[in-house]
Amino acid sequence: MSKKLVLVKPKSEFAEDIKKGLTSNIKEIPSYHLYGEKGDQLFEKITLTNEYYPTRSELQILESYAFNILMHSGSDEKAPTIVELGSGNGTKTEKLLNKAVEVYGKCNYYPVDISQQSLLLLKNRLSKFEHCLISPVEANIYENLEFLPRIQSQKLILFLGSSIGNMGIDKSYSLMKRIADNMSPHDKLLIGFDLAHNGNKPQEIINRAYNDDGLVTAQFNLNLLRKINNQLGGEFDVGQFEYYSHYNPELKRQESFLKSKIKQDVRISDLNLTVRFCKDEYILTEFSQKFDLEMIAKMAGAAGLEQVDSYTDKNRYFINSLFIKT
Ligand code: AVJ
Repeated sequence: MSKKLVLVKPKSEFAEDIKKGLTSNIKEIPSYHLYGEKGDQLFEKITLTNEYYPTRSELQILESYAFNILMHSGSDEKAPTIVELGSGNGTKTEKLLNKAVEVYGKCNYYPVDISQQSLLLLKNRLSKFEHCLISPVEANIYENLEFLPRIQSQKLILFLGSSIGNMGIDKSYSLMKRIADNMSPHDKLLIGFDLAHNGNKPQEIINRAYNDDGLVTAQFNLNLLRKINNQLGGEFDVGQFEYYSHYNPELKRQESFLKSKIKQDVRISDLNLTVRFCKDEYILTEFSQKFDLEMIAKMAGAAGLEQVDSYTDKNRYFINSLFIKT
C-alpha cells in the first residue's frame, strides 16, 4: 500500500452527489457519505451504545459459531482464506481469525475496503496476530469485485453487519448476484442480516437502535451537514436541523432523515448553490433494510446461491447465513 490517504469518496463525487441530492424535489443524500474520518468514529461509537444491538448480536454469533463456520468453509487440514467485504475495524472478524489460528495454526486474511485509512488502522490493530497473513485490498465493492476470482485458494467471503440492506432492496439483490457471480465453486459466503420485527422481536427494539438516548446516532447524521460545511464551503447552522428516524413496518426498514426546524436558505459556496428549506422539510439520509427468512431465501435464489447453514444470537434478533453457489 502507498502512504497516501484516500477519502471515502473523491471530493468531486461528494460534491456531485450533494448537488444532485439537495436540488431534487425530495431531498436525499446517499448513505455512504455518512462515513469518512469523523463519520467512521461516530459509527464506531454507535456500535458501543446499549441500544444498537446488531453489532453485539453478530459478535455473539461469530464467537459461538466460529468453529462451525470454519469447518464448513475449509477442510480438516486447510484453513479457508478469509476475504471480508467492507472490513471496518475488524472486531467481529477477530473472532474468526482467532479460531482459525487456534485450529489450523495460521490464517490468510484479505480485508477489502474503500477507505485506505481504515485498512491501515486495521492492519495495525491486527499486527498482534503473528500467524495471520494480512493482505489489504483497496476497492469499492459496489463497483468492483474483480479481485475476488484472483484470490485462488478456497475462500470464506464475509459480508457482515447487515450492510447488504443499506442501498435499497433492488441494489441488495444485484450486489448479492454480483458476489455470487464472482465466487468459485468451493467458496462459501457468510452474510449478516438484521432481522425484521416479528413475534419475538418488537418494532421498538429496532427503532431504539437508531434513536439512542445518548444521541450518538443523531450526531452521526448531523455530521453530514458539518461535512458539507467543511468540504464544500457550506453554511449549514447545524442547530437548525434535527435528526428523525422511524421504523416502517410495511417495508420492514428503518428510515432516517434530517429535518429543517425552520424555513431557511443555506448557501453552499463551492457548489455555487443556495438550498431552500421549508419548515419541517426532510433530507433522507439512510434506509436500513431488515429481513425475514423468506426475503433471504428469495434473494439467495435470485442470486444463484444456496443456504447451507445459518446461525443466530440467543435473542434471535440477527442471523448470519452461509451460502454456496448453486
Ligand atoms: C452499518 C449500514 C448496517 O444501517 O444499521 C447505524 C449504519 N446507521 N446506525 C445500519 C447505521 C445508524 C448501519 N449499517
